[in-house]
Amino acid sequence: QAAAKAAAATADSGAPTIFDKIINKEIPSSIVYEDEKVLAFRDINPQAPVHVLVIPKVRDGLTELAKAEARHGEILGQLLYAARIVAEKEGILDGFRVVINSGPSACQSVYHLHLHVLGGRQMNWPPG
Ligand code: DGP
Repeated sequence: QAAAKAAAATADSGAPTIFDKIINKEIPSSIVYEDEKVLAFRDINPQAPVHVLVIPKVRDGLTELAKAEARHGEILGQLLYAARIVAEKEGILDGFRVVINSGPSACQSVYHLHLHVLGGRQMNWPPG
């Protein structure tokens, strides 16, 4: 029973999001990079000339970064490396920003972990 409780505690009980439909190609997106584990596509509401979202194809409990556990280490590394591949493809390796909004106070709006890859203009600091 303890094992079942632990499994329930780590289960992804979050509702589906719009990103599931993008992963399943039920709604169109402009895909920049894709491999077995990761999908990268252009943000519908770009905040910079380059604004690409990098997501895990299987959410596996990662509704937000705050929910990450040690077992997510591999996919988290793959996502970050995919962000670098996207930056190279988009020609912004000289300067780009990777952002993860986690939770309401960070204005997260889609509860399927995603990295924002932003560039193509001078980025300012601090962010808002
Ligand atoms: P966040 O606020 O960090 O949760 O970012 C969610 C981003 O997802 C936001 O910048 C807009 C983007 N987004 C929401 N719906 C869609 C969609 O249907 N298609 C695409 N391409 N992007 C979307």
